[in-house]
Amino acid sequence: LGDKKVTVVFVLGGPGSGKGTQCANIVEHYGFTHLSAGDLLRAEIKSGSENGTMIQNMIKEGKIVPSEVTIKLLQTAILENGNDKFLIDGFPRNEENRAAFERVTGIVPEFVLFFDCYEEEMERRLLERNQGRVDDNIETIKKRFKVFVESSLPVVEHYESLGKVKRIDAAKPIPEVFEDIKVIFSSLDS
Ligand code: UP5
Ligand code: MG
Repeated sequence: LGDKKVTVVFVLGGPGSGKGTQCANIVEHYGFTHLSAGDLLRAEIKSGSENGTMIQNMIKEGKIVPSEVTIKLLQTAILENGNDKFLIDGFPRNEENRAAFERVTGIVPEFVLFFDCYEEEMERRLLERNQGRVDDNIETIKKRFKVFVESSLPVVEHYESLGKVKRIDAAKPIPEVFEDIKVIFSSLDS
């Protein structure tokens, strides 16, 4: 990353827990730039990149794309942006992602914002979303939940052991979730 000094918050939580929705709110109020790893990967597919087919197949199966691909996209997005405060949404998704990102970029997160929500609610939200995502069907959703529990929760536990996790009850309505998030971000400025 060269000399660029950045503040990074990892925004983690299960599929449909509301990461993207609340990142948009945080951007509006606290001047962060939102980088969704999933959005960057979907843009990479659309751009017709040589990795596009591989990425598309992995997303359809709910699998985690190789770290080097995702890290490269995140690194480029950080460097191309004039801001120095970033919300990284939906990454790292496994311990290997986490270790590789720290090794390659030298960035350690300020904290981890963790969206806690039960599966039935997340499933309901994803099935209702209707934005044409190839992974919003019940078969893929079940796979995403399994990968989340087996591979992504250990990342949260790692940061928990470092005292870096701020947990949010994400099962509440959108405005109430944001009220809880405000408490966390407002105390950052002081
Ligand atoms: N909604 C939101 N909040 C609500 C609330 N409080 N009450 C009621 N409804 C609420 O929200 C989902 C839906 O719920 C929306 O319709 C919203 O209005 C409503 P959203 O904010 O989009 O939730 P989010 O947590 O962002 O859900 P998303 O589906 O994006 O989460 P995923 O983590 O599954 O998806 P992501 O895009 O991060 O990754 C997709 C795939 O890409 C992965 O499965 C993987 O294959 C791949 N990937 C990688 O391989 N590596 C990466 O690093 C990242 C992704
Ligand atoms: Mg999202």
